[in-house]
Amino acid sequence: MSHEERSTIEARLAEEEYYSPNPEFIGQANVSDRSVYDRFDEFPDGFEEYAELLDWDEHWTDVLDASNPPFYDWFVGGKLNASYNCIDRHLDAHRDKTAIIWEGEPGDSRRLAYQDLYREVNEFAAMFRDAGIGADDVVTFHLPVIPELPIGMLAAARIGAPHSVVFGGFTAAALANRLDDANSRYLVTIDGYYRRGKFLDHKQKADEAVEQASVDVDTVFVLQREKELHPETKIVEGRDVVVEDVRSQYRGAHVEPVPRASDDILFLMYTSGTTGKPKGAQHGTGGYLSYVAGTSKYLFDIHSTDTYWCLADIGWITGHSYMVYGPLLLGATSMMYEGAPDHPHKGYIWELAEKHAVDIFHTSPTAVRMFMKWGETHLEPYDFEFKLLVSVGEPIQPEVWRWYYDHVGRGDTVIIDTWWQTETGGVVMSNLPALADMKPGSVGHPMPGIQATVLDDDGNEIEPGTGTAGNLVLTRPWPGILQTLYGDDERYISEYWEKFSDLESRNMDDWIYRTGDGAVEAADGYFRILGRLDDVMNVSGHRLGSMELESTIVEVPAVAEAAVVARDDPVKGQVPDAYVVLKEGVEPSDDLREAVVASVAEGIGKFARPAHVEFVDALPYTKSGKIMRRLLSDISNDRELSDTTTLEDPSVPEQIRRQVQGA
Ligand code: 6R9
Repeated sequence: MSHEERSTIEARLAEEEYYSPNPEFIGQANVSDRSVYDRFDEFPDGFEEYAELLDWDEHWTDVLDASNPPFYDWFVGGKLNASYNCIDRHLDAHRDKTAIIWEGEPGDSRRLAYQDLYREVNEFAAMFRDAGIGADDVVTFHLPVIPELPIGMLAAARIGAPHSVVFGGFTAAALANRLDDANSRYLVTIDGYYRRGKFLDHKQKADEAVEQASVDVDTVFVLQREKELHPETKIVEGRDVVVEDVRSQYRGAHVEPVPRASDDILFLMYTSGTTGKPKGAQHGTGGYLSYVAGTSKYLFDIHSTDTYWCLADIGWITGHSYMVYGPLLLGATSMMYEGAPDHPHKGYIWELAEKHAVDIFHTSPTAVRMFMKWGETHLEPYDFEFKLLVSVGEPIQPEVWRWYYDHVGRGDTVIIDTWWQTETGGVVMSNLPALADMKPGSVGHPMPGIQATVLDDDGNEIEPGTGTAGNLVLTRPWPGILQTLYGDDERYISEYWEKFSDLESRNMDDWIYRTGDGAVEAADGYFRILGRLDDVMNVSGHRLGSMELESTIVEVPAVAEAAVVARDDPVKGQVPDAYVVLKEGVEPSDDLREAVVASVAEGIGKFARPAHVEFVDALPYTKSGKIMRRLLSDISNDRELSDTTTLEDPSVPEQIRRQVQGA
């Protein structure tokens, strides 16, 4: 961390301010009593309170088996089914209650009662079973936010098949990678969907992915966005199943939910790491569901009577934990939105919030900054009233927090800033909303049962209140923790544990989970998250690895090598900047620049496109042959160059800087 970064933190720490939760909120909150917090905080038995929110086919015998760290088993001996817990058990009490409100683009909408969800999930489960899908066969979903996505996930879970949802914005190449890594022989796709009024072909990506993948994909289930399959959609005989064509065979089907052991896999979620290869975070059934149910109830304060709206994509972890599993486990109403937030107009989100009387609204700082840019006049005409607001995915700057509070919260709504990761399964740092004051820009404290601290690079604890930033680490396991990286225990250890743990020890106290984020702990115990310390960036809340982008850029035949770094952006948080060295004799051109951008758009997805491409003569290499992205990041962010002494050729960054400034 440079001197400058440190002084910025100190400057920011000066503007400390607190906001108290309003009494009406406290009066209705699921936890408003400190002693309840203390009970949850007992480790590990406090987590039983979360597990008790679920229905178990077989009760667990032990809360935690930590005999083989860092592989932890929660609720050992327990058996349960996710789909049963999200649906069947609610039917007696509220069969007719809305489980999912879905708002589609262009303007269509659906409302599924718990009974409807039950019917559709059973039909899908029967269809999956007939296709030969059995327990532990990974089913991959590549879809936009449509009701069939949670339906399909729950159907897979019903028959014990882990789901692997790949964000719909990913391309064929990214999908192929994930199919291969998960050895997944079943894919669910759709003919296409709408964005800002335009129909986009989606099925083509599935076809290309299946072609590119090494794994043999047996069945591709094809959904359709409209009543008729899109006329241009190609169907491969013998492999593709058009779901609408076979649905009638399964009308009224009932598929018995398969009891899953606590540590059986519920799903895989691929996420970006520091190498080019995405990591398949593997989540188990009992621990994950308990943690998500507990945090949904006590942190998000979801009551079964609430309409809860998380404006995320189900293809990311937030969508899994807090659009699908959390709200449905609690029997609440989860609202989902397919379209762009400014289509058909910039007040549409607030129009929908009013229309459906949404109680809890959950979004990212990127979205708030966008709303802020559009201006509060777009909110004013609508009569919405939230009891709780949630922020997730990136640090929220105090001024953005205040705007959220003043305009979306209308000056008195509680906001929780929630820090977590794909790997943590659920939120691990935040404030239980009725129990602590809010502090703009801080995520708050570790959640009950969670232990977090900040370490310097040598593993020494940094004293809270000194304003010094360091590595955010978690020093105890929790039920939502990933089980491993799918098929790669070694990488699981090297990515998360190696740096600060005693790898020889069999005692969990010697195992420390490295989050990869930088943080500062204030004297009052509030944590402020500063962002990633590794080569991972956060573009509009999407996690992207530098290496992933670089490996797609070097696929352009004229490119010799590339380095990608994050540049701070007022709306998106960060955007990727690419520094590209061309092969001998190739001249830079606008066409090549476009080819670089297109290569990322095709290799990963449009959301990952570099904001800027700079052709340079050389990249800054250390003497040991590593690209020093830190220096490029200094240039992109217009900071003074940090230490260059370990460079092979210390003049390189200065040359690049002059070129960038001259441009
Ligand atoms: C849930 C999710 C994880 C990374 C994480 C951190 C950043 C998430 C944050 C936050 C500051 C918050 N992050 N929440 N940074 N404040 N409240 O986003 O998972 O996609 O795996 O990203 O996102 O850098 O390490 P994921």
